[in-house]
Amino acid sequence: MASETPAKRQKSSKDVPYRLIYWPGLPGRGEHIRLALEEAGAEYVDTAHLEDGINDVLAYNSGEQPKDETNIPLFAPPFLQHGDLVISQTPNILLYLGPRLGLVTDLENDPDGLYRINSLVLTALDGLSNEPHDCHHPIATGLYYEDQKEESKRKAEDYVKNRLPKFLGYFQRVLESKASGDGPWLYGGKLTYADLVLFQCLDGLMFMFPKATTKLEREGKHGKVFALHKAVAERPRIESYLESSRRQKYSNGVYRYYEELDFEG
Ligand SMILES: N[C@@H](CCC(=O)N[C@@H](CS)C(=O)NCC(=O)O)C(=O)O
Repeated sequence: MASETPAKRQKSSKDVPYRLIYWPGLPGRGEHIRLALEEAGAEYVDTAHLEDGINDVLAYNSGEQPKDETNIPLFAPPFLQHGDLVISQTPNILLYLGPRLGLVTDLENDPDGLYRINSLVLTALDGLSNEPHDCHHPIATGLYYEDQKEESKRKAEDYVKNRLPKFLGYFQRVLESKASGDGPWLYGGKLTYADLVLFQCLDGLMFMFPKATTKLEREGKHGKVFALHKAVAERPRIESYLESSRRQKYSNGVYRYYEELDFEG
């Protein structure tokens, strides 16, 4: 409904399940959304598990959806549909979901907290998701990996040697800061969706670069980052999700395993 205000929409769509629209067959960027929904125990439909789920993605990608006059055309999944709202961009979707799912700090007492959490998320996605993606697609997203193998080797070698320790070092600093508060979490002494994002990024990197991540863990300089990964994996809802068939295996997504890119750093 074009004339409905956001406040009204939230109210009217409060009980509507969320719908995650994402490619089937791989965790990909959609996984950040799934983890938030799973941790919160939210009711949601994941089109990756529907028989014709891929058609939902294709309909948005082609511009066939959304059909209404309020929502903007969307570029690439993940997409989140909630009531009559459809949005894209992983951190934007998380910004929408975080407060609704209770995955932020107490915003009444800490109204700036959301922007701190968002800053952590954007940094994690820059350095621990987008840059790893560029390790297997350094020249062009539209070319096959096989057509950019030599450049991929240069990129991946530099990534594990310089960029990965730099980003893990940053998150270690955050976890050592006063703002992190008590416990294993990044901000405010409470689990937020930023912790779930960092978990998923590190999890993917452990799959993609087992030699480098094992070495970094053994060196002990980023102990708090690895401890956060463990703490998230042990959350009861996350643990049962990770063991379920809803958790898809890594394949040809952001995090891929190529033996020739598995540098130790
Ligand atoms: N910055 C966007 C990136 C979205 C994106 O690249 N989606 C991928 C799947 S994970 C895709 O299908 N991209 C198609 C394209 O870039 O042409 C986000 O974080 O959601």
